Parts: sequence; C-alpha cells; structure tokens
Amino acid sequence: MHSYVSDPVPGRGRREPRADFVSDAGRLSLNGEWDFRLSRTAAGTGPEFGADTLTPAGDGWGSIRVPAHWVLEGHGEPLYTNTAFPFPLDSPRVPEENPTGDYRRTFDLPAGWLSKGSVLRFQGVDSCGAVWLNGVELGHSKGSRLPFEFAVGPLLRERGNVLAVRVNRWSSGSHLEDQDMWWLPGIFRDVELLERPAGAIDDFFVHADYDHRDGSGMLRVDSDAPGQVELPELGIAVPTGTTVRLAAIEPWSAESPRLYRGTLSTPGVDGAPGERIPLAVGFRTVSIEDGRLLVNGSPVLFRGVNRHEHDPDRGRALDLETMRRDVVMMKQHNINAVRTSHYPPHPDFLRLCDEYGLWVVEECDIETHGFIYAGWEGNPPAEPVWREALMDRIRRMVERDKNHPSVVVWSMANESMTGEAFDEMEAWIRARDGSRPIHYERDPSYRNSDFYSLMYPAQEELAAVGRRAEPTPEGVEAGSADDERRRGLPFLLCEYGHAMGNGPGSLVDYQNILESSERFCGAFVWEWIDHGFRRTLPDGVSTFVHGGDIDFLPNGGSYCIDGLVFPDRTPSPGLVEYKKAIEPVALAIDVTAGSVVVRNKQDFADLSAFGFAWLLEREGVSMASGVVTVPGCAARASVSVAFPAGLASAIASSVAADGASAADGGDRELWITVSASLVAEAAWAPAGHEVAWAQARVGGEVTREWALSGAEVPASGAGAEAQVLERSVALGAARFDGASGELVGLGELELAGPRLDLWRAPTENDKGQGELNNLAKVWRKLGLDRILHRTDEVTLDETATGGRLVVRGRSGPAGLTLGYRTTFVWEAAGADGVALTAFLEPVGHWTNTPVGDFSATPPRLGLRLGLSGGFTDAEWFGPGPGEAYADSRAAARVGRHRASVDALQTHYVVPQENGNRPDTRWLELSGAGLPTLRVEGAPVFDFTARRWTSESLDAAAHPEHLVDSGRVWLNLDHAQQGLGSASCGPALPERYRTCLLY
Ligand code: IPT
Repeated sequence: MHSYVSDPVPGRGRREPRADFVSDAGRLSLNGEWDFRLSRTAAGTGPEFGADTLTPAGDGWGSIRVPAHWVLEGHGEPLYTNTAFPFPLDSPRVPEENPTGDYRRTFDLPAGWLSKGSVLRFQGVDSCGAVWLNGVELGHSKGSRLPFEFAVGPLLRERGNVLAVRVNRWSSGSHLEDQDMWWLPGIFRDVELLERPAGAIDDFFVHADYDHRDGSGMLRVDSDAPGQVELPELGIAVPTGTTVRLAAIEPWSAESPRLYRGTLSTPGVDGAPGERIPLAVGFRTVSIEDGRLLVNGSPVLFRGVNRHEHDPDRGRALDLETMRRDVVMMKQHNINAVRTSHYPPHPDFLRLCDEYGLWVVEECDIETHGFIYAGWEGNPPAEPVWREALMDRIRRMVERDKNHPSVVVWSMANESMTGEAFDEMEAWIRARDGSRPIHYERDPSYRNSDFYSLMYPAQEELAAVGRRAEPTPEGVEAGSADDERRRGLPFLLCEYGHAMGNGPGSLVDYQNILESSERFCGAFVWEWIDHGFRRTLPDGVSTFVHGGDIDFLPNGGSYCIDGLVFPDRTPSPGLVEYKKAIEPVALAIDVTAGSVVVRNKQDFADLSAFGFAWLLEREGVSMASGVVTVPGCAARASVSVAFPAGLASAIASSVAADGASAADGGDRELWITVSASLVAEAAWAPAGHEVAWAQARVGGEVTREWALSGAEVPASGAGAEAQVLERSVALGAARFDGASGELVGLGELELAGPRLDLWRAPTENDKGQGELNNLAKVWRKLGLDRILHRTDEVTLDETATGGRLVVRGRSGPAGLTLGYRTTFVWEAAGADGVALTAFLEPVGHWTNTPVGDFSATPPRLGLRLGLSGGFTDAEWFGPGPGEAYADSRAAARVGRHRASVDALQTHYVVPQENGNRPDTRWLELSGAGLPTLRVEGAPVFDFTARRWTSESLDAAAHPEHLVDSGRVWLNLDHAQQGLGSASCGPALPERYRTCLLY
C-alpha cells in the first residue's frame, strides 16, 4: 500500500515541470499552522488520513508550522551523516522504521478565486510527499529540493477544503540525496495554491543573448500559450516567440547585474482576467572558446563559495531575509559566485542572485555518495531502474530555473560516480537549454562535462592543471580521446579550502594559482556556513550542536561545521581572509618608486565604482591621509599611479621628524595603507565600504630573528654563584624562584613561568581526514601535549651590569628521549623591566620516534606565562585586528589594535587553537588595579592570551565548557604552525610548518 515510498518512481499525478515565477494572478499561501502527527512507519496515521473530514481521525494530533522540518519542531532528532546512508543500504528499499509525518489543514478560497485551472504547488518536501485534497488522492513526489505541482481546479470548493500531506522521512528518493548534510524531513518550503486563469501561460523560456562584438542583444521569449512581451525601457512590445534584435544593450554580469524589467502578459480568455508576469531580463552569453569559459566574450573567474541552505534554528527552511543576508554578506566579502551545493536552492535565492549579481553554478539534487560502501554496486546512475528518477530531477531543476541570468552553469550532480544516466541527463539538458555549459566532477572521463573539475587538489596539482599538464586521471588511458578532450576543457575548482574549524589556510596561494592561467574559470571554497543548530542549555547559555552531539550511528560528527560563517552567520576569520584573497582590485605599493600599481581584477567593470585613499601611520597612529586619484583602467588591466604629493610630503616630514627608518628597530614604524572603497551606495553595501587595501612599510619589512645572530649559549656554570639556588633572586624589578629559576614577579605583578610550550589545542585541520595527515595524532605520540619540565641549573652572575640570571633546564615528555634543552638568560631592563633571551636546543630522538611519514615538528615553539586573571584588555602593535596564522594572514594589517582578552578568542563551534596574533612588535596587557604589563619583541613575537590553558581548550567539546582558570595564560611564540586544509584536502605545505631549529 505504501509501495510508492520504496519504489524508485519519482512521483505520480504531478504536473509537468515548468518555470518558477510570481505573477499578479491569485496566490494563496498555505504556509502556517497545520495539524500534525508523527508516526513510526510509512503507514502514518492509517488509511483514513486522506479522507474528506474536517477533523483528523484518531488522537495524538498536535500542530506544526509549515514550512519547517519536524525534527526541529520538537518531533524526533535531526541526523547528520557525511557519506553513509542512515539506513541499511538495500536500495531502493527503506526501513520499516520510517518516521512519517501526517500534515493536515483546511482552507477557504479567497472571494472571487478562479478555481478552474488552479495549481497546488509544493516548493520542497523532504523526502516524499503524498497529497490528498478533499478526499481525493492527487499523487506523490520525491526529490526533496525540487518543486512539484498538482492540477486541483475541479476539486476545490469555496470553503472547508481539506488538504492532507503524508511525508515520509525515508523513501527511494533518499538514495539520491546522500549529500553531506543533516537529514531534515518535512514540508520545508512554501505550499501555495495558484490561480491559473484561462489562457494563462504555464511555462516560458527567456532567451536573452548579448553579442560582445557589437554590443547588440537578442531577445526571444517562448511560451506555451500566446502572450505579449514588454520591456518598456527597450521599447519592446512583441508577441511571445518573436525574435527581437537590439542594436545596443547593457549586458548582465555579476559585476553589473543589469536587469531590464518588464512583463509577460496574457489577455483574458473566456471572461477570465489576463495575467501579468514580471520579467527581469539579463542579457548575457556563456560560451567556451579555446578551452576557456567566457561570458559576454570575456574570460571570467568565479571567486565562489559552496552554499548549503542552513539556518541554526530553521534548518533548510530559510526565510527571504536570511537568503538576502547570505547574498549581501557574500557581495560584501568580494564573493562573486555560488555553487548551490548540492541541490537547487529556494527559488527566491536565485532571484536575489539575478538582482545583486552573483554567478551561479546550479547543482541538481543528486548525490549517491553512500554507494561507495557497496563498492558502487547498484549505484543509481548506472542502473536503468533509476533512470526516470534521475531524469525527473534534472528536468525539474532546468525547467524551474532556466530564466535566471545568474545561472550560468548546470551541474548535474555531486559525488555520484559514473553511469549511463549521465549521458541521458546531459543530452536532455543540451537539447532543452544549449545556452549553458554543463558540469560534473566525479566521472574521470569527464565525457558529460564541459569542465575539467576537481575537489581539494594540492597547490602543485592545481598549478599543473593551469598549464594543461595534469596527470591523466586514473581509469583514463593516456593519449585517449577522453584524455585529449579533457585537457582542452576549462577548469572549474568545485571545492577547495575546507573551512572546517580554524582555517582554511593558503587561500591566497590558491588564488595566485587561479589567476595564473585562463584555463581556470574559478573556484568555490567549501563551504559558506557551519551547519550547527542552536540549543539553549538549562542555564540559558546558547550553544551550537553538530552531528556528534546527537546519539546516532553512523555519524558525521563535526564535519558539518566547515563554513566561512558560523551557524548564526557571524563571519569567521576564514571569511575575512577570503575577502582579502579575492579582492577585485590588487594594490601594490612601491615605496622606493613612490607609486602604487592598481590592478583591476574584475572581468568586465572598470574602476569607476571605487574611490582610493591613502593613510600614513606612525606606529599605528594616523599622521596624514588623503585621496589617490586613479585614472581609468579597464577590466583585467593595470595602471601605475605616483604617490600623491600629500603622501610624498607626509612621508618626508615624518621621516625627518623622528628619523623613522628600518634602523629604528620597529620602534616607530611608518606604514602606508592604500585602500579602495565604494564611491556610491550599492544595493549590498553603503558608500565607503572597503573592497581592497594594501600596506607597505617605509624603510622595509620587519624580519624575524630568532637565534640572535652570533649569540652564543652561555657556558654552563659560568657564573659567580652556580647550581640551583635555594632562595629567591631579584634582578631589578624581577623576582625569581631560585630553585626553579621561574619568574615569579615583576614589580607588583605576580607571574608564573615562562615555560617552553610546544603544543597547541589541535585544530580540526590538524587532525587531518581519518588517518590521513593526522598531525594532531603525531603530536600526541611525540608527547608534545604532556611535556615535563626540569630545572638543572640556576646561575646568578652579579658581576654583569645589573645582574644576569641563567636558567638551564630540559623539557620533554615521559617515556621518550626527545625534548629541548632550554637556557633562559635574564637581565634587568630599566627600572621596572626584565629582558629574556631564550636559547632552545632540540635534543633526543625526534625523527626516530615512530610517527609514520611525518616529519616530527611541533605546532608551536614558544613560551607560556601565567598571569593574573585581572588582566582584561590588550593593546598591541602588529598585524590585526583579527587572528592570523602563517598561511592565513593576508587580512591582518599592521597597526595599533585593541581588544579585550575575551574578544581575542574566536569561539569555533568545536573549541580548538585560535586567537593567534603574529609578528607583534609590542603588547600591553592591562586590568583594573594592575600595572600595565608590556612585552616587547626583538623584533617580533606571536601571542595568544586566554583565560584557559591549551589543555582545557583541547578538552572542551563546546565553548561553554571553557571556564575561567582564574589566570590569563599568555603564549609568546617564535613560531606557530599554519592552518592548512587537511580535514579535507592536501597536507599542510612544509613551508607553513614550524621547524625544530631556527
Ligand atoms: C566533498 C563533498 O562534495 C562535500 O559535500 C563535503 O562533504 C566535502 O567533501 C567535505 O566537507 S566530498 C570529499 C570526499 C572530497
């Protein structure tokens, strides 16, 4: 009886797929409160459910809002799996245990409603919905992220219509929906009743091309019923099916999303009113020439993100404002493209992309990843029994969204391996819409794809692709026709930069490669948003849960927390870095030449939207500022501009005034910042919004020194008083414990340490992917998380001016020989300071330790100091204001920054290393009633300051587990490892590792 649930058939009784549009014909939203009852099996509340009765049969009914996912409305739990199916893989069947939501509501028709021809539309039901209206079974549909409609005209009555929808959590369709995301059942997109007046257009197709050679355009709107096309701005008023040539039009692009608005109208027929469908026409032509993707004749570079629909409270039931927020935030962060991973979004999202300007690679709701656990046996694209279901999804996507200028590429599926179905899907798309190229990444032959495409390649691999010198993919014969064809294709990097936890690193490195060859048409960071759900704990604290917080196996854990924005859409440091990496304008300041080279990285627009300004700062304090006048500069061109006179003279007078130069040792560094900002308000940002910036130091870069050149480790016992001292020692304002040699006080301040620190709370990228690139595991094997310290010798040399204390020791883990021999040389510095020179010498068997293929390097090399918990605020001069790491620091600018100790933390959904401020020149910590603690580098250091230790950070499963230890723990590091992207991607490049010895 419920055989349709497990039957691979995609649906029954539905209308043919067609374009999504809003018109002035009547529309009755059926969103709102519905009666709801959840049952354990597909039988739901029983066979009477669809009956034409006002009250549902049986008890146990409650109510639920629509659209929503029932698991987020108090009925059962959301489940997260990455690749594994959450039910036995025995396709197309699903388990008997199949939570089934019966939804019912009644509705009256608005006065004067034209029933005849009315259509009942569901924009998205996960995963299978069977529908009854007034006791009549209409049919069912699968394909969660795609619309379906029923013709309901004859069944409607003016009052008391009874609509019943039975929704199964699992269906045959679930086998095609194994995307790496939460399984969220329910009616999660709009339900609506649409008036379709007699003679109305059911479906139409806007063809709007642009010819870049002469700036002309072509418009033709095809429709299934005759209509009139009017674009007043262009003087167009023609019947549908008419080809109109336009001598000059402004093309649509993501940079200049020029839409010509008009209407498609039908006259009234048989006494029915006419209908007006608003049109938003964007003229553009997508083509592939010479192995490059062109839009309007120009190569384009997608600076993109993969976007899942996610809201921390509503799951994939997004409202319009949330969609707009995504679009606006993307535009504000220089993002120009979206891959709708891995399903068609709510149709409103594409309307926003048309309007605000984002290139869209629209992907179909097809992923069969979990068949990997069956060795791909029975994989739907390779099985004829699934053909109809796959084709159904492709048709429903293309038909729904074919009129959006923003959609420039159709992506057939994600991670679904290979199969003949792709031939048919491709052929159908080409026949229906030859205007857009097709993408599919997972078939190594790429025979159905207009793009060569990969996920997560290493930088060298990507660079080879740019030279069309990639190795032949496995399974493809070198020199074969497939091999040759692929090498001629443009390349689309559909996923890279796995933004899980703290990361990704190397966004700038990747961008440089992507800009090195016109074979690259762009790239999409994985991914836009962390899929975390908000939970309020009993004490009122709010937190985000991930898959691992739900008691269910298989479980994808925190792998769903891999976005550039946190679940509540707060930008993560990764997004700030990405904004910098993909600036539309590159500014290069040449202090010696006194010029700025401005490179316009846009593909179409000149620089007229941007205003340029300069700022001169001395040790982070503004000295002078002004504007930079940049002459006209075409897309993809550069122009060099001499420093404005004001900047040149400000530099000269600042240098003269205080002799600022490299020789100052960083005391009074002079920095020039040049920035580009919007001249006028845009739809997505106010005037003055900064899009790009660059900095340069007058007098050269600050270079990092560790072993002070020529400095020698003082010889053992070379002091007046050697061995461990049984008393406390003072050097000026500094007090030491004579036995441990630890600094215990400085003036009125109490201190503890410093001690050698070689470890950090592993980031998720440190943990690699499974066993692959698991550096965190190596560090634990090396015992870096459990270093024991020993003091061997404390030597006070009172003959040295002001005194000198030499503390020798050894730090290393139990059970192993590896470690560091440490020599801390302390000298008084001024009346209230102390200077430390630390000599660190690796000892023991670092490389012989059995840790697999990894070179055994610690994630950090530095010192940890315990301070009074009363310190609340930090001020520093160096890169900031946000956190930064060796391979993710482009967005940090040199300046004087301030933040509270609490604000120095980034609360990743899963606690891990965060908050590093690199290359700091000086740091001042202050707190009520405490003297300011100032730390100066020689010349620079990295710092983190937090109220808990790295060990606590590592142990915490959620940010709310982090408790104030009563102290501030200050790490002062020579080096800390970069971030990488190894949670899904290549190993961290060697150059971003720390070394044992510097
Ligand atoms: C890739 C998936 O396409 C994406 O959905 C997501 O799971 C991502 O990985 C990791 O977060 S697939 C991977 C096997 C390369």
